[in-house]
Amino acid sequence: MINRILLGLFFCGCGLTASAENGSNLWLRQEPSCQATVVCDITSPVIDVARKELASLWKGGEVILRISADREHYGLGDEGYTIRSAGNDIILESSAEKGLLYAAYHLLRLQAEGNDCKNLNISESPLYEYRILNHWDNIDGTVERGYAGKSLWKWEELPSVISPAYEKYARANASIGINGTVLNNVNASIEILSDKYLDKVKALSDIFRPYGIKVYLSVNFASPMKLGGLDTADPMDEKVAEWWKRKVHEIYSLIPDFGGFLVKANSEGQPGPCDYGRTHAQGANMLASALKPYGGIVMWRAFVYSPTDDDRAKQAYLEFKPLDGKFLDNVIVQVKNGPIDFQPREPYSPLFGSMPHTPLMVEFQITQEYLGHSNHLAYLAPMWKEFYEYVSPYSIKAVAGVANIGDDVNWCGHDFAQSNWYAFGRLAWNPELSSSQIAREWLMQTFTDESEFLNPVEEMMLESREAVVDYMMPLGLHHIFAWNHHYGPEPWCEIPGARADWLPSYYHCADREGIGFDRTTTGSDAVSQYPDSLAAVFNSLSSCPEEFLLWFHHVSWDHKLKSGNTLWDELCYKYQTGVEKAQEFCEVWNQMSDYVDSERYQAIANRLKIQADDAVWWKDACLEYFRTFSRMKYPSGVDKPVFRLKELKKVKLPISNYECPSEDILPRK
Ligand code: GCW
Repeated sequence: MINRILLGLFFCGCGLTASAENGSNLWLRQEPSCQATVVCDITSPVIDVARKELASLWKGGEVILRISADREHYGLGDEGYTIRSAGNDIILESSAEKGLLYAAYHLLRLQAEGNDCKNLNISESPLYEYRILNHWDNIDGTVERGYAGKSLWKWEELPSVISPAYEKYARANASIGINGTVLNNVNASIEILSDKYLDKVKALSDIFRPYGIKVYLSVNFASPMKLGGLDTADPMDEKVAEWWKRKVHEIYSLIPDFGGFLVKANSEGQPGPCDYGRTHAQGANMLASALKPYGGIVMWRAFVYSPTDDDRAKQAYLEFKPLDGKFLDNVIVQVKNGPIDFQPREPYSPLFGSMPHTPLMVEFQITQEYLGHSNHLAYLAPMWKEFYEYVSPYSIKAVAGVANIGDDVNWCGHDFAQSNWYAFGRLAWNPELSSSQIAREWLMQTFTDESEFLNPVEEMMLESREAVVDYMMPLGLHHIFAWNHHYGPEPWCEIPGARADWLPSYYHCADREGIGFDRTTTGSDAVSQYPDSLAAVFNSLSSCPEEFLLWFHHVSWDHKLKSGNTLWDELCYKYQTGVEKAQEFCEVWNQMSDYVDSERYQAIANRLKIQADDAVWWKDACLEYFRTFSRMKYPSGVDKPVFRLKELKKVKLPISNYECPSEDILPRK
């Protein structure tokens, strides 16, 4: 007994002072109590983490960690577990160590939410084997589409200096079940595979391993040339395949549990197999063969489109569907949730369901490239759940999320953006969880469990993404963003010589008659990429869900919608609703100062104010511009414009695609 207590004290974090309320503790904010006795006869890096967490934070009686004798432990797999109460004690059981780690975090989450943990009888296992964050971090410290400071990875200091943030990052991920991380941008630098950088990658993977997290790398397909000095990167060339084999061997000799590669090939200027007349499958398979002996995988992205074809929304399908069944079994084709590019709302990508002989994984974007960066509150679980309404979670193999994490003190810029990191992990573990349950869990752990706070704030979260859709691009509008940075509106944008499919007019197609992209059978025919029954629904103006109306149809301004309003009036009302919602969020938050520490309260209030002002900018820019085509009046109940179109056309934000704009450069009255 004495030994056990000593063990508990030894691992406990008591004596550490809680840090300031600046958001740096994420949802992991329980104070150490150091009263638990943890019984486990195994010592290993993973078990030690579980033991340390429980010894420090668990406030109940004895916790027993047990590796089950039956290898599968009720068919729950290596990461699954059971949690059972036995009197005052709790027994955590799994067939493997990682399962015990997840069980420990589950138990602690129940405690943090104030549950009575007396009669627990829980069995859990993740739906997906691969639950992966994709960092778009560059080795120069910038983060593509990152709005929370610089990269967390301090490449210049690694491997000798190890920031304490790395372990905190691993812990946060493990607590929500994320088990893999791609460290670098899909627009991949060549150097990441150099000896120098692989030593740095090894240092990170050593820190992540005890938290059950594998490291993956994005690779540049031309690496054999630029790094290896070969004269080609043709996947059918033996020298090239040999070069990759050697490189992979080198990686595994440093990192024995390395996860594999993520590849963006022949997309937006990146090199790839098509440069040599080869297919995506040939390229992916060459890498997969090199990784296969070590158990590594290739995640090959299907985000491809060229400036030549008629409809960008069709292109990934046209290029990848014919390759169904041609990939080796350790390749997973990674497809963005929608056919274009992480817009506030898109229908699902028709590739899902169209490649029955190829494992597919969905790529969600956690970072808010198109949803107000880290200035706007947009809780994304409802958007991801919407995807699963069309695509069965059981039909796909894995999940990836483009991370919203940087070196900002609160990790994600906006305190509420932490909820998207959290929700991604929870849904990757169990896509059946509801948006509401996840929001509540997160709020209780991050702020307080008082219902006067929880009820209104949860509701605000649940409404937030729809509000963004309403004030940015309602009724199926998409990609009418400002050039390059994707923050504000620029539906009028014309850049001489620019690719047509990078310009808003390509997508909104506004003219005197109406607005919207005709993707029906008489238009670009993108509808026909969906299963027949759904294609018929999307194809008809009367049955197409109105949230996708202008995605699939070019609709006349005076067309009557279900509400009885004309399209023009409805568009006006949607923008108005978005503006009102954003204003309402400020009011809801203003009532919450008693429940939240002043630092986070104020930071959130400031950002909600920016959001509400931006919503007006969006409404005015879009409605004033589209009115030049519709030549119709604003219906009653819609606010008069605050800005004039002429003024808004002059707005140019001096920011790159690595930044979140500060208040002082945004258009304000
Ligand atoms: O969403 C777009 C972004 C690019 C990004 C690309 C991709 C990493 O605007 O910044 O590049 O998609 O997903 O590859």
